[in-house]
Amino acid sequence: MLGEGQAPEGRCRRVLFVYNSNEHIGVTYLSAVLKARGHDVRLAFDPQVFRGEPLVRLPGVMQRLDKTKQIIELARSWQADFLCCSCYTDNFRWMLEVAAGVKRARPECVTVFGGVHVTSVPEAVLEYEEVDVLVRGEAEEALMEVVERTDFAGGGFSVPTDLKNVWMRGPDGPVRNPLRPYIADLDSVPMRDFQLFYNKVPVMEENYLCMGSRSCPYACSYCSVEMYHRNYAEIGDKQRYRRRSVDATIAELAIIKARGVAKTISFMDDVFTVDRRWLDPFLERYRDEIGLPFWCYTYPSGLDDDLVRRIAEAGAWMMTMGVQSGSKEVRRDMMNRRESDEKVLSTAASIKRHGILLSVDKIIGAPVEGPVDRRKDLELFRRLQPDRILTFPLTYFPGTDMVRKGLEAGELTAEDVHAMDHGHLEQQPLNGRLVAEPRAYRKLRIQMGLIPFAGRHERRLEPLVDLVSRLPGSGAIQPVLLAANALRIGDSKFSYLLKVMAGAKEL
Ligand code: B12
Ligand code: SF4
Repeated sequence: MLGEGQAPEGRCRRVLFVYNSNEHIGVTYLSAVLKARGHDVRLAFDPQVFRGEPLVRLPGVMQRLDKTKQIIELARSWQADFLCCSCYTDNFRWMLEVAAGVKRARPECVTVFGGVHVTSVPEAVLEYEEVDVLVRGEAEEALMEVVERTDFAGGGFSVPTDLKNVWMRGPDGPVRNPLRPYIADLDSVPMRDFQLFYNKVPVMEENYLCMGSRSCPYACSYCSVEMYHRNYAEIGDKQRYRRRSVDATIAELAIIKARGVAKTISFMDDVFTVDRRWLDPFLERYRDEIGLPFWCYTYPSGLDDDLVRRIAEAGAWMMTMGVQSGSKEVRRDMMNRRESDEKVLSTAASIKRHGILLSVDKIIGAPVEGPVDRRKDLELFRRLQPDRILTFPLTYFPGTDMVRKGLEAGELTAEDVHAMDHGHLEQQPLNGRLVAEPRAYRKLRIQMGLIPFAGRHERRLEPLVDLVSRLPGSGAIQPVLLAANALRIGDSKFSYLLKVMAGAKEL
């Protein structure tokens, strides 16, 4: 078991994690390993729930609720030895602000950066003085080594320079250690420390986030998972997908069920339905031993009607399937997704036939997307008739293959890429397609918002939508449609986010 045994004598450390907006599954695993070794672990949580939320932005309110100063003060007064910042591209600038404040208030605290943004663009992250150490990739073992092997003798600190996954600025220039292989046996990781977040925001437990696997066998060009595949392939690790055992996953869920707070389970696995041999025994035991309604991600390939029936019997209330484009050329050439329209349609039909709500995702504004592709979008999504369509403007995440495609297509400049690598997502032309054809995309989003409501009648509304989308302020219609649809299908995400914000306790 990872984290077995105690930290060497005199090396029990105070470790302060910082996070914002949501629960972070990875952080709860890191915390579990550190606590198992006897370290004192705390979380400074800033709810900022609407900060990264594309549907609602409330900058004025955000400023008033900002907890940055309190977090810095906590690191000082608690005398944290390590400040651990978990970074998405979205929160990277904020993490730098926190780390810079902590370095001023308590210079002897080691700032450690990790997470997907850091793994994507470590060179850019290493440029910042406020980052003492960064950890690429999976960090259960590497962070434990950083915490236990850092020497604090003489009032300063010295982090060893030979730790795998770890990069830093050394006395003789940058130190860039290679990755260690992925953790092959996920059962060797202790149960995640969910209490770390529930102590701060008890309402989070109402929807338990379960992660029975890591990574994904697919390699969509816009997704960071593909970047992980490339990085680990460099050290010869070709494992793209790992699973915890059925026993371990059921045991975790049984603990959650016995606590009696969770009303629903969300399987956050990248694609929950990938491994049929695992699902067969799991679904049966889930139905008999857990039985709470659940949500999960799926992929158009790999599902047949019988499997969907058993997923429904086990308690799925909704599944989310990425469709992303109605044009199979855009899917194939721009997104590296190879499923046919027929497969997308038949999987969707199965899901609906077995009484599971179907939510589909649509990325808008892929490079070179044009009017013909938008027409194909409408055709496919009309035929799908899902219960919800979420449209997301394409975000170019650092280090993904989509960035290369965006550069090739002239949608991005080298300056754009530099800005996003440094966490300035807002400086992207978010995104070129949408800026060039705002009305066409406004119209498309309204139409997508109407499909789940108006069903087959939506087509007849097209002339009206065309007219309305010319009016100033018509961009507000799409979020209103989404909110109304959420009420219709009983999706409580919005009220859940409000509860998270209102229910957060003091640091
Ligand atoms: C589950 C999930 C969520 C969940 C739960 C959040 C979470 N991370 O647990 C929810 C739904 C809340 C979520 C929200 C968002 N997500 Co999300 N999410 C994922 C998903 C599918 C799995 C993450 C996961 O749990 N992996 C398993 C754990 C064990 O791995 P891990 O998180 O990488 O953590 C390990 C290492 O990164 C490292 N590590 C992590 N933190 C730290 C900190 C330190 C100090 C160290 C040393 C190491 C370290 O050690 C961990 C353990 O090994 C990933 C896709 C993926 N496969 O990564 C997308 C992904 C991370 N999400 C993404 C995005 C964009 C978002 C949102 C911004 C979307 C939005 N616009 O709202 C929000 C961010 C909200 C927020 N600030 O929390 C992107 C991030 C891309 C990027 N470059 O920023 C990803 C990669 C998907 C993608 N599009 O490619 N997400
Ligand atoms: S299927 Fe989902 S998680 Fe897997 S690579 Fe594609 S977008 Fe990423």
